[in-house]
Amino acid sequence: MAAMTPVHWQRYYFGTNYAEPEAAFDADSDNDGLLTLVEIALDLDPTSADLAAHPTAVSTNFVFTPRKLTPQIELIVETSTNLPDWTVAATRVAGAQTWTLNSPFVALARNAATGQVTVTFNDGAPYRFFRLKIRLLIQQQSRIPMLPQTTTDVSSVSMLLGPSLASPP
Ligand SMILES: [Ca+2]
Repeated sequence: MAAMTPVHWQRYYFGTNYAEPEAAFDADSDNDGLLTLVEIALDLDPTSADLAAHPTAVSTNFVFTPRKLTPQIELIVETSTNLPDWTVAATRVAGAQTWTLNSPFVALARNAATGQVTVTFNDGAPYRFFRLKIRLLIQQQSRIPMLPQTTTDVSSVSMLLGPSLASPP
């Protein structure tokens, strides 16, 4: 399967309007509260509001469904017990389907059929908040002709998916 980049998805959804402001990665053309890049990362249509597919808290779990393969998009689940202070719970590097867990308290289950991810943090804290950070890594070609066409990842956009979600105590 061809791995479509965020720009490919942008053109797929917005067609000839892909370069218009409403198609920008940080725009919300369907006014559903999710930016275009977020919708691409979550396998949603950025031109059609779909509130039901937002990441959510289910019991003490954080549940969301990322697109199965997202070249150039890094996914980071962050967690907090007090909202001001956040730590990384799990990461999925760009183009990968597997997750790296950043704490022995983190459990992550992935539904192989649907791609749905369920994150749990089992440390007994009375309150637990989660958020999903979506990071776009754009590759830039070297401008020096003598150098090979290798590329360097440049973090260009970093956005948080809000609001923060609370687990019941
Ligand atoms: Ca949107």
